[in-house]
Amino acid sequence: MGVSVRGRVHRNRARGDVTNRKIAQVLAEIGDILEIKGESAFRVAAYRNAARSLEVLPEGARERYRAGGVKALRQIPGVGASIAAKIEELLTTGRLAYYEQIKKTIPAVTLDLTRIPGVGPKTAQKLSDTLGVKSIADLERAIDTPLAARHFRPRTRERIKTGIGLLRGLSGRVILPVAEPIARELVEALRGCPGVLKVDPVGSLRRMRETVGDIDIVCATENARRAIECFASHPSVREVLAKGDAKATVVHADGVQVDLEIVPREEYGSLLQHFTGSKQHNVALRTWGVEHGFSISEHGIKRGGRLVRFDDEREVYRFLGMEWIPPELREDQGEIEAALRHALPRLIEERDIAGDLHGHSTWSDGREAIEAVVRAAIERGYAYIAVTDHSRGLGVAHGLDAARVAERHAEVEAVRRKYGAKIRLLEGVEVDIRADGRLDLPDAVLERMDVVIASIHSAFGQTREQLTRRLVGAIENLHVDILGHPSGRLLGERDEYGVEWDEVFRAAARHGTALEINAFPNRLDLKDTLAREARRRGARLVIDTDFHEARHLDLMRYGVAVARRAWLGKDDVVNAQPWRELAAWLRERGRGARR
Ligand code: DGT
Ligand code: CA
Ligand code: CA
Ligand code: ZN
Repeated sequence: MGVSVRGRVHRNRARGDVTNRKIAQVLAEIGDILEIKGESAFRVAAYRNAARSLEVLPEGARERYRAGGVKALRQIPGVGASIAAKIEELLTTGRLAYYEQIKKTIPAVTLDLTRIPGVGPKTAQKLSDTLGVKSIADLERAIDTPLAARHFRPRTRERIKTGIGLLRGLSGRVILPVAEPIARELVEALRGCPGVLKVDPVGSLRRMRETVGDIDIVCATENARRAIECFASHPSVREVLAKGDAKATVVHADGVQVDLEIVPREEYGSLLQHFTGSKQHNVALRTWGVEHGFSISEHGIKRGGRLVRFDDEREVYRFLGMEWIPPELREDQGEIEAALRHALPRLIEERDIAGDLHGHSTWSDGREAIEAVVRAAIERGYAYIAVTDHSRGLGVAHGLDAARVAERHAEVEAVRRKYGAKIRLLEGVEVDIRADGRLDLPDAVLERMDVVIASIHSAFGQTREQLTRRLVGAIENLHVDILGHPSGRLLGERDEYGVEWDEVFRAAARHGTALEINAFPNRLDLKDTLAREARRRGARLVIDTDFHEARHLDLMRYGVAVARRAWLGKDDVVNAQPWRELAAWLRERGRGARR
């Protein structure tokens, strides 16, 4: 097995402060450096794939390593022997010699500039050569100067400015798969702390917002001092910013700030409600209270001079004559009125999901074979699963043309023979909507598919009218069942493109085409507000993970969270329906859903 002597001594003893995110950052940066140095695209991609994989890994690499050593690391998708060894070095020593050495071979500023979305290694190099900038802040000042205008076209300068804005926009905020494990770890630690009675994550995390500024935790305990100590001395805490009798603020090793509030147990319900927010919801609730004779605070509710306290959150809303409001809806978007009328929707839940209709196998840019994905889907108890590899026009990773669709069919059939009794495997494609609005595969191919997703992957810079035309055109195509990631945004990387959503939603409703809520945590596209609007206009929605490996099926929960924040129920979502109904929908879409 080739365990080094040092490896044996340190066997599986991982340091507490090396998190998945940190490892992912190092690996991604190595990928960037290799690209700047002009190394093979294959090596660059290997590091980036591994980084992505770690970012969405549901459990800590550290725990994995402790339990199963370097062998367990190699089971992470996209992690081979060489990268596993590097992760081991990081986990055990907190450093990586290879990374430190390779970093010295390129100017630090070049690497820094490539962090700006839309700025690749070549542009970064040119920026530092021609403008002499030393940092992103430098660049922000330099980009509007005549010197910059001489060297860079207006479009490029615009792109760079947008990129800097995006970097700022997300900076400080993190996506849910980063925030959740941190919260879980600290909540667990507090649960195990002597005297602790109740602990809950609150704030934007409890509301399942797509990004989280800081993590908030509330705790009721018989021993506040002890709980504060358990929290502040946790091995994954990098820095303690504040520590009092009833609260503490720390910075986690991942750079995320975490607030802990110790609250009296007899007021736990009120405080849970208060700290869950949102601020807007709380303001609206209190304003309503004032108008109706209730004085609502984080300590309880006063009515006619008498303070009533609540140890249970449900009682707070009940006392006001309201239904309990799920945290995802607490954004002051009509939830208070609906709760008063007892007319809140029954929100969709993850267990309502019967299958996943968007994902990729090794036939395009996925990292696992169809069979591996099908087995994972069976394990999740799905009734159906689609494999929708990319069409060729995308330019990336050998997409499908008509001939390869036919080749793939043989494999689909073989997997069906093996697993057909347990799950329906749908044969599909994600066909590219080209810049001219035409689809990237001939109708003759599309009509043989069980399910077709159409998505835009290029020419984002077109006008509003052009982009709207492209989307509506795809929706109107008889062979298209689903419009994939309709708004095109990538959190922290690319804004959604400007589109006449009204027209898109109306067309989708008219043609029965489903609009996707893509569950990939840096997409979440459609976002909550747009998904809600789409449903209002009569469109149906589908929640897809867009998996590129079997493990990604677990990302469904983030899509479900968006759907809940969009007020959607089970009936609004096509893949929350049993097979018979899904098949009926596909048939109605003009295709013989044969299976
Ligand atoms: P974030 O952290 O930006 O993702 O969003 P939240 O909603 O977690 O906001 P945060 O951490 O500032 O506050 C947590 C909750 O505390 C918030 O949702 C509602 C409650 N809260 C109510 N009033 C106030 C206030 O005046 N200041 C703060 N910081 N929180 C308040
Ligand atoms: Ca917060
Ligand atoms: Ca906070
Ligand atoms: Zn896809």
